[in-house]
Order: sequence, then structure tokens, then C-alpha cells
Amino acid sequence: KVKPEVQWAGDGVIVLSMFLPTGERTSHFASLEIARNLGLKETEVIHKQIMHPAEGTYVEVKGVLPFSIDLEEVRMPEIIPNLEPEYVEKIVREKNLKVVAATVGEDEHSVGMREILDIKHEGIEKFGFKCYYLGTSISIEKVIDAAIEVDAKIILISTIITHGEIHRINMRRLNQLAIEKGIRDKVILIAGGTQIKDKMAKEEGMDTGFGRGTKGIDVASFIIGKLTE
Ligand code: B12
Repeated sequence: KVKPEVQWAGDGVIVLSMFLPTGERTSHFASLEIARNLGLKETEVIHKQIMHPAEGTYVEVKGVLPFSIDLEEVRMPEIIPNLEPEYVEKIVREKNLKVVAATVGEDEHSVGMREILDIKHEGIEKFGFKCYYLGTSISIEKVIDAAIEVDAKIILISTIITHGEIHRINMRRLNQLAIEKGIRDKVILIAGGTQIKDKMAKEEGMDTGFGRGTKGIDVASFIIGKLTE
């Protein structure tokens, strides 16, 4: 069994951080109420910061967790081991694999996609993939057209998730357009982004989805696994 700890072994102390759209005094007592409702004991406000007075207050509350976790019962997702980098590179070069990549919709987040592609971030270029990066705020139509033009076997799209479910609509559109243009069975479709989940991507017709912390080798390994299965 295990409990979080701060001052001594297994003391159960945790810290919650929250923003409340209320003034300092109200936020102080409301945050304690929230912590108590979550079941924490010995609750105490340890830090407060008034943001802009018209916005609210940031509060940190300390409390003691009244339960411990049985490590035997902790559920963890299965680890899928990556392929050896040398093997990945051999297949990529043999098959002369090309990738079209873009951040889609009206999304300007470029850093994540670049991490996956760039050789200097250990991205997939490192394994010999020829990458055609189209940029940010790219339409799905342009992505598909580019893939057809350069005969790419892999399409990578990056997207944040949105209230209007635009991320889902874009993934669905990518799949549908690939079907309409007759290339769906010839391309691997992969979506990624800060809050993208594999399940969500598959529900919208992608072959897989990758979220936070993804490395180039994870993506390269998936592609080669799929092409050689
Ligand atoms: C930097 C940043 C920006 C910069 C982007 C600059 C740039 N050139 O990229 C700027 C200031 C422009 C920006 C703007 C906005 N942002 Co912003 N931004 C961030 C921030 C702080 C970091 C993102 C980042 O670069 N992370 C580092 C990279 C390496 O991580 P990553 O993006 O997660 O990428 C990894 C994985 O997700 C994955 N991955 C990503 N893409 C792909 C694609 C494929 C194919 C694969 C396989 C994997 C993959 O692999 C990457 C490497 O591990 C995040 C908060 C955060 N800490 O995540 C918010 C965040 C992404 N932004 C957010 C929001 C809401 C916005 C705005 C809408 C804010 C606003 N109201 O104006 C605007 C949108 C503007 C627009 N039109 O796009 C939200 C998105 C929430 C969501 N629903 O998904 C976040 C999560 C902040 C938050 N908690 O609210 N933002």
C-alpha cells in the first residue's frame, strides 16, 4: 500500500492548485470547502495570489489523503515496445518512405509537430523519412493534395482539441477525403497533439493517435510495424 508524502513517510499530504473567479477572501474559504468535499483532512491554504482583481484568485490548498492505494490494484496501460532504430532506418530507406505533415485547421501550434519531424529533436527524419512539412493552419484538402502529389505513404496531422469538436471533424474529414480520392488503403493516417488520445483518433478513422511526450521513434516504430505487419 502507498500514500503520497511530504513531511514524513506516508503522511498522505497532497497539494491542490486551483483558480477561482472570486475575490481573495471568498476564494480562500471556497477552496477549503472544495478540498473538504474531495475528502481531504486537515485542510489549509498555503498560498494565494490575486490575479487581476477582475479575474479572481489562484489558491494552493494542502490536505491529508484519508486513504492509501493498493499497488497490486493499480491499472497501467500495456507498454508496446518500440522497434530497434537500426531496423526502422533500414526499412525506411528500402521503401523510400515519404511523409506529409501539417498542423491543421486554424491551429498555429507548430512546436509539437516539429519535435516529431526534426532530426535535431530525434524526429523521424533521423530514420531517413523524407518529410514534407506544410506548416500551420493547413486545410485538410491541401494535406491530401500534397500527399497525392509527392506520393506520401504517411500523413501526420497535429491538432489541439477544441470545444466545437473541430479536431474530430478534421480527423474524420482526412479519412473521408482519403477514401474519396482513392488513397485510403495506401496511406497511414496519424493524428497527434497535446490532448489527442489513441482511442479518439481511431474513432475518427485514423490509424493511431499520439499525445504528450511522444518521441520520433514511437511514431517511426508504429509506421514500420504497420507497414510490415
Ligand atoms: C506554446 C503554446 C502556444 C503558442 C504556439 C507557438 C508555436 N509556434 O507552436 C501560441 C502562443 C501561438 C499559442 C496559441 C494558442 N494556444 Co497554445 N499552448 C502553447 C503551450 C504553452 C505549449 C505547446 C507546446 O509547444 N508544447 C511542447 C510540445 C513539444 O508539446 P506538444 O505540443 O504537446 O507536442 C507533443 C505531443 O502532443 C505530440 N504531438 C503533437 N503534435 C503531433 C502530431 C503528430 C502527428 C504526432 C505523432 C504527435 C504529435 O508530440 C509532441 C512531442 O512530444 C500549450 C500548453 C502546454 N504546456 O502544452 C498551450 C496549449 C496547447 N494552447 C492552448 C490554447 C487554447 C491556445 C489558444 C487557443 C489560446 C487563445 N485563446 O488564444 C491559441 C491558439 C492560437 C491558434 N490559432 O492556434 C491549449 C490547447 C487546449 C486544447 N484544447 O487542446 C493549451 C494546451 C494550453 C491550455 N492548457 O489551455 N499556444
